[in-house]
Amino acid sequence: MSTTDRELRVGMVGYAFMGAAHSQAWRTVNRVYDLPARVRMAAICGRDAGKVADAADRLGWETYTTDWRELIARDDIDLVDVCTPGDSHAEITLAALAAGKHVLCEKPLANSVTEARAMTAAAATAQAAGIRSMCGFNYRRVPAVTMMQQMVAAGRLGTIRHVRAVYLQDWIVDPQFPLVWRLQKDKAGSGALGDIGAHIIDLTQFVTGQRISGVSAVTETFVKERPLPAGSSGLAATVDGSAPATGQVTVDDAAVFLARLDGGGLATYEASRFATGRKNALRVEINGSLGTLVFDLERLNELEFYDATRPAAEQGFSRILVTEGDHPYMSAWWPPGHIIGYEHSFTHQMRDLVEAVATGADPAPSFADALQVQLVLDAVERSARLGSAWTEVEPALA
Ligand code: SOE
Repeated sequence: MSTTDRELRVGMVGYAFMGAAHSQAWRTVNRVYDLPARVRMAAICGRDAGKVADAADRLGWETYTTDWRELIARDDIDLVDVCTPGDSHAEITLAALAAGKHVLCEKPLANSVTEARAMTAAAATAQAAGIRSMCGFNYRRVPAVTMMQQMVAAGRLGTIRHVRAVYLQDWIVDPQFPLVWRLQKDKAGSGALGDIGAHIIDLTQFVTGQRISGVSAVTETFVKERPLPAGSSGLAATVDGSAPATGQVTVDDAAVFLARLDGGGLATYEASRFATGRKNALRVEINGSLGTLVFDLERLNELEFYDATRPAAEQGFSRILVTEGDHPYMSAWWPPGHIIGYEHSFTHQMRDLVEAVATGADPAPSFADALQVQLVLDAVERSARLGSAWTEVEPALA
């Protein structure tokens, strides 16, 4: 670290949903975990002076600026946290790495494979100079997901045969929901695919330790034109009734694909914002030769486990409550049996990042891991364009 007193001085760009989630985690991490460095929430950056001033005050940042270049140029910032829409991830990240800052970049890493490759190459160069980078796939750090990965790595499922992953939301089912940035390709890169599909791609590659090696996909945009938003372009945006202008939706509303894993398994993935009634439903089931594990985000303190090695008469799905001190991340929280929630995954993410930066280790998911996800997103889009043609996914690190 370039600081004295083992401080890690963070500058964050963006202050909407992810900015708020990250702020909460930065604020909390040293209160919960005993870490080799203390986080200082040095500066927050956003384009709107009034809103970013308010965000600094509300979210607990010492200073604010409307110019991310100025934030990166400050010599009292060690790490830049990129929480902006995807169209600025590459530019901000590349500038931050070039300035010798550690980087945490939200998912998906970029809006294209070309950008993701440039970011991965820059991260590798920076790494040689002791600069660390990480992509924010927070669901890896839900304790039950981390535990799932550990159980698979320990061979508890045997050979992986199937992965069944869905991530379902319904916040744009209403055709009158406005054309927010997440529905514009130039800003978001893709739709449900990159926003929520990226999570289940990363999660399943992480848990199985296997790479998606090829896909066959369909995507659909059910509502092709929407009213323009009144002001805010976030998830809670509203329509300006006095200005009935509309615009084209340029991303997918849903993406469904089947895949092969490089370890020999078959997988299916579904990412949709049109699953009426499903608010934020992420579910992953993995079937192996020795058992099955199931994770459901709506019951994130639990894992379902079927252990086929038990005596036949005792077999059946059991529920593991992942709330005990010997479960991943849990010993620092509450007494046994006390559950945690969505926001804790971000605190765990910051915990691992602070520890890695302070000890000179490489945090995960790396930009190369995130490039691997980007390559899958790209293959899905190409396959869908070609009428579900089988499309190979190359390894990020050949
Ligand atoms: C919106 O679809 C969203 O907030 C995603 O952008 C997040 O990555 C996901 O965690 C929840 O849904």
